[in-house]
Amino acid sequence: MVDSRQTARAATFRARPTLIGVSVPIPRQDSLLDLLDDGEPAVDEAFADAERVELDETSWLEHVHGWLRGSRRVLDDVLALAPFEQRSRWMYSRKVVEPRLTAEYPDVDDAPLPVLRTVAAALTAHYGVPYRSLWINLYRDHHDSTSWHGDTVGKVQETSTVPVLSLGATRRFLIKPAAGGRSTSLAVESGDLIVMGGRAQRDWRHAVPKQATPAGPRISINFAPGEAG
Ligand SMILES: O=C(O)CCC(=O)C(=O)O
Repeated sequence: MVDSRQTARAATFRARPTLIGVSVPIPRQDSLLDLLDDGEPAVDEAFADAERVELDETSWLEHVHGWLRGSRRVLDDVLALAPFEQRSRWMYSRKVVEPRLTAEYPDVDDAPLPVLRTVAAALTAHYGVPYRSLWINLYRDHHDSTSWHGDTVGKVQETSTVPVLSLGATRRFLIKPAAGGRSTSLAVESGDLIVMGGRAQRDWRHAVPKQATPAGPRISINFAPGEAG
């Protein structure tokens, strides 16, 4: 874990540099979650509370409830240490600013916290995929979101296994068929793991929508076998 000075909880906002040279305020949430500090970080290597959803014959999703204990401490440390930046992406012919911040670690060995390497190793052991890189999204509050998409890995691989670890505020995670149809909605809490597998990045689209109900910061830590993306 990091020096306690780096996780001091007094400040309401921290400033971070971004790619476009504007500092990005990172909201702090000194709230109930501080009172409910859930101990030293540790993963459940048995994946005991895993709920599997067969999306169709070739795609699946696993929701592992409470997989990471001590998620509040990890959230605080990541907020203190990760170099979050503002990104843009092309949507058709328009460049749009993403309504969230991102920090990327192409090599998990460079990740700022040892627990992130422990998490990658536990995922590798369980899913049989060598997770070597990660990227972290910060949803500063309920206005931040990610729209419907499939991850880049779906463009280069028929099948993939994509783990996403959530820390902080509970948010809705949606998944729906790429060809159209009803979405499935999961309430993802701090410490929960979502894993999308099979053809889920090709045949399905996922999203974390904006919401009217106020929410504090949430980060999602996404693991990939090679370069993050
Ligand atoms: O934040 C999440 O739960 C999903 C993140 C995601 O889909 C992405 O970064 O591609």
